[in-house]
Amino acid sequence: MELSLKSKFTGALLGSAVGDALGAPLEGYGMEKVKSVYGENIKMLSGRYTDDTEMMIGVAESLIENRGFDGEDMAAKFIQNYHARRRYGPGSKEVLRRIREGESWEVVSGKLFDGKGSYGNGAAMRIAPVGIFYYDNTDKLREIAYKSSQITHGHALGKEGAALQAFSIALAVRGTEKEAMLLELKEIVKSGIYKEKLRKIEALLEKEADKKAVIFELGNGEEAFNSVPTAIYSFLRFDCFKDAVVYAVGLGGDTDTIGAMTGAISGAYYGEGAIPEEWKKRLEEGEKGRSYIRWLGEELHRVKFYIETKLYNYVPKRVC
Ligand code: F2R
Ligand code: MG
Ligand code: MG
Repeated sequence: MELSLKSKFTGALLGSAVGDALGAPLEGYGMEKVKSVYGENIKMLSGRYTDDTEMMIGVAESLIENRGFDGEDMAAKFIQNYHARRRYGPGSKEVLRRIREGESWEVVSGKLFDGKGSYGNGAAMRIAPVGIFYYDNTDKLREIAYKSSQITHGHALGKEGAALQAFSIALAVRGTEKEAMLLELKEIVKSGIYKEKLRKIEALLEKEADKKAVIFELGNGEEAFNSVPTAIYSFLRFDCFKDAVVYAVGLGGDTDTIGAMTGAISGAYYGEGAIPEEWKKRLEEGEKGRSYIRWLGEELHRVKFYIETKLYNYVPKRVC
């Protein structure tokens, strides 16, 4: 049975949120510690999501309200939604504070890290709405992945990591076969370090590598180049949503973020129906909880449909 595009849209956003919530209590644990505390079957505990999902919500809200990208508005959404308890990366936290205090959203991120900008995974972890909304236009996808990253991540490797994650989600929405996906990603990605990591993914998949080898070759850290390829690998290695996300979190390190990125690609590929019910039920509810996240996916689908059919009198059902 062919999966509906809408279930892939909602699957990508809910998949990202449940991956984040599954990994959140373990963020910073080494692989051995995760295993000793949780065993092989990692359970969702509180269902609370972190900065990964809070920022993804801002990206989705802004794309819906503006029927496309508006950087000033997206930065404002990040600031409106910000809760320190969601545990933001230090760079992103500083950028949002400086924009709130009046600095330009277009340039401030480039001033961090001695003027080099951040190559953290904070732009990639929130990119799912861009990946689904522009899934059918590779050039536009790259343009908006870079522009939405620029708000917090000025370094080329932070932006390219977000673009690679967005391309993976887009190919998953298109239903591209997994082998073809890796070939296409190698063609699309620009930077050498990511090309090299994609070659390593291929080699690791061929020999069903153990977790230590995966962490050594691909990484499990907060840098985009040490986590986006790890999420792509976790998705490609398994045949179902749950196995991929449990594996990703089980690698330790930046567990919430590698879980979120694996969940976004897997949700876009298998659809919302493939996400375990118990995880969806446990995912926090409330003002911007699971129902709202599903609604954002449905709205992105609806806005995209309206844009394509040129029915511009679209009014959102609910104010973001
Ligand atoms: N930050 C966390 N978790 C730890 C929270 C501890 C906190 N004190 C608390 O408990 O409340 N998680 C979230 O952060 C990651 C995303 O980070 P983001 O948004 O990319 O932040 P940042 O600071 O820009 O980059 C992360 C780190 O990467 C290194 N780095 C980046 N660019 C660098 C450069 N140009 N030179 C050197 N190092 C660079 C730095 O160590 C940055 O701090 C996610 O895990 C999310 O879940
Ligand atoms: Mg987080
Ligand atoms: Mg994290």
